[in-house]
Amino acid sequence: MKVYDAASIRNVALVGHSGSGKTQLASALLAVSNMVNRFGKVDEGTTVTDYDEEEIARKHTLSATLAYVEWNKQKVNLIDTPGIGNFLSDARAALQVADAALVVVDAVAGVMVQTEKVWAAADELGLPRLVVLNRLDRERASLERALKSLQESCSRTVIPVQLPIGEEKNFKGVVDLITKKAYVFQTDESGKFAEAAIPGEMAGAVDTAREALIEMVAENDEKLMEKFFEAGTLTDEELVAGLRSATLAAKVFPLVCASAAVNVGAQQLLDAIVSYLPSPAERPFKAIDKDGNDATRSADEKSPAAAFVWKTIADPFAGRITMFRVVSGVFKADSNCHNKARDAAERFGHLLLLQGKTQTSVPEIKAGDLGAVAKLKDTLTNDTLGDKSDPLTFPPIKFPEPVLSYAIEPKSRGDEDKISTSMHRLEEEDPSIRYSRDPQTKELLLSGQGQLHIEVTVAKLKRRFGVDVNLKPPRIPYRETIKAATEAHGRHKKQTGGHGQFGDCKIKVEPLPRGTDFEFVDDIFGGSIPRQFIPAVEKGIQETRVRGYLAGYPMVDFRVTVFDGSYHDVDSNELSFKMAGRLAFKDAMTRARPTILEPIMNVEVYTPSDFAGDLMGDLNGRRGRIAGMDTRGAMTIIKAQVPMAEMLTYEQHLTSATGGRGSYHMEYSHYDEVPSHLQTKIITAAKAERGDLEVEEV
Ligand SMILES: Nc1nc2c(ncn2[C@@H]2O[C@H](COP(=O)(O)OP(=O)(O)OP(=O)(O)O)[C@@H](O)[C@H]2O)c(=O)[nH]1
Ligand SMILES: [Mg+2]
Repeated sequence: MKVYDAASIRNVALVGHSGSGKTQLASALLAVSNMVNRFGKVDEGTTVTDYDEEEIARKHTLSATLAYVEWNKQKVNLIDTPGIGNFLSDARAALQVADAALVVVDAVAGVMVQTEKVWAAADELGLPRLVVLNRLDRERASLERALKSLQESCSRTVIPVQLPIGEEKNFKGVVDLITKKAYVFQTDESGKFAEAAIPGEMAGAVDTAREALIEMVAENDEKLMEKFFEAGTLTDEELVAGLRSATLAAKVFPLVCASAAVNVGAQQLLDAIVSYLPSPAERPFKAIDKDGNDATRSADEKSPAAAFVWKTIADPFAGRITMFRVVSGVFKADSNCHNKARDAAERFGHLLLLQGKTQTSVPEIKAGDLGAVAKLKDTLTNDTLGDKSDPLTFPPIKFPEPVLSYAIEPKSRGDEDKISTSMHRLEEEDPSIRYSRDPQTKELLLSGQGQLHIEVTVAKLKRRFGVDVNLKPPRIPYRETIKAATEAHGRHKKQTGGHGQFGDCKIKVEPLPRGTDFEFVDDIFGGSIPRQFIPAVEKGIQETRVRGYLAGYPMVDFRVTVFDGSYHDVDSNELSFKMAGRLAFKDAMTRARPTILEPIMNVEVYTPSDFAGDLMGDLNGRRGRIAGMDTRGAMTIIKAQVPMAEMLTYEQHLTSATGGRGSYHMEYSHYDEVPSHLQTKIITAAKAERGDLEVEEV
């Protein structure tokens, strides 16, 4: 394997809605460039990029995977990413290390909800994009309709640079609008094609589309605009150069046509990637300087070696595999380097290029390329590796906070330790899950982006680490708070022979705005409580508030001020003041009108419009507040705020209500008070599960 330098590399992330054909497309690109011997199929579980057993079983990409193609003396790194909402964080991670995106769109369905999500993520990064209109061989596929949805929902400047030849099952090739050449493919999935004359009946359409392309390019460049007005058109050279610079500036988004399953259009797509997308040498990488300010670093081999870790794989046999982008300099096999985030030395053994799961060892990896290394000690995703003296780091990928928690329990006793070590490995691989122990119930909690995410994580746990667990119904992270301010008094006094115990405090409690958690204020003047005992009062209150008052959930969003008290010269000690704090707190709760809070989610439902009315009725029934509705062609997007407790069974409901055609996404929004009739149920359930909630006395 040749080592490529920055100017000969393209780093592209394949992103888009689940089922648009990203994985199948990656497979076609690998096949036509002879990187693999056979044309892998998603449906047969034989693609390079869906190699994980769980991906093969589910026929969906669940984790970003790297592959590469050599084309026209360039190396094209492809990152195949998941399109399912629960797993979208990996698509975001891939966009952050890529220099461009291939946004794959289903020509039947057009833009779907995850297409919009990844488009917005690419917008944030200012990433150049090619749109690949895929599945053109399918019934009801339509360039016109899909383009309209792209222009409405993504950008007005999505513009075809190809037109499809033939429709639906007769789709057999593409016309390149720039060269005005037609490429007609064999329909045997071989990917073989021949150059041909533009079919006579397409001549008018080709001219119109070419005009539109020329106008779009001219519109985005003042000089070309002048030329265009003078000459009425642009030369081929001006068109190519103008299209390239508008694409690099993420002003114009060329659209190409393909069918990944029938293997039509892959070579022309590779040509477009090489021609219109930037090499790392043309796109300085975002960085952070030693003062924490935004900076950039060019893909220069002579700069200090610096790499950004964008993904970690937990392999039970090979150990940890660290995937990185070499941002600058050159990394060599068998060398030392420094992890800046952890201030730790790391030893690189073999440097690896990844073709799916296949690793090729290389002597060095240069600036701009994507590679991997096995068995680093301390390095995790988002770390920067490189020269110790180089102060630059890279902005971290933001992973979403978990939205749902399930309790898990080992199927066989004694597996708890194994669960814990394996779960921590999986957490390294997927920072959007969290593994913890409920401080109240001592249960093991697995939190993630949704039911499917949790199920896949549990399946990985079993397949990779041989640990089998039962999933218990999800838990709602309720909180408690107070609604009224009040003052309270706690006095702890015991006289048992010798030394007694004496602590006494007066506190004020008052509600704070949502999201402020807890504040403790020391307002003692004149020594009514000696300094050294005030932390003990706070500790007593802290310990009591995390155990909750009504139903055992942590109390938040209030302030406690200790403002008075008394002490005894001999009998006062820390323990006594801690007890006094607890007693005062409990006393306060009898008047502070405690209440229960529940998490409210922002929910977006994407559905064929026929079902929108019923689904809104259903969301209302789930105590949801509809925030808005949008139509996109035949689809409707419903936005609502719904309590998490009502969303636990939503996945099944949506699937059955829409025949599997609806999808939804949710994320945490805020906490709000639970209606009082439901509070009683929560309290009863908590008592039944946890027994007496009384705080044990010392
Ligand atoms: N007819 C037809 N089917 C296709 C085409 N491309 C992909 N498919 C099929 O569509 C299904 C989904 O394809 P994938 O490549 O797995 O889609 P994906 O975008 O990777 O989906 P996720 O991994 O879930 O995000 C598979 O059954 C493919 O065989 C195409 O061009 N035409
Ligand atoms: Mg896929």
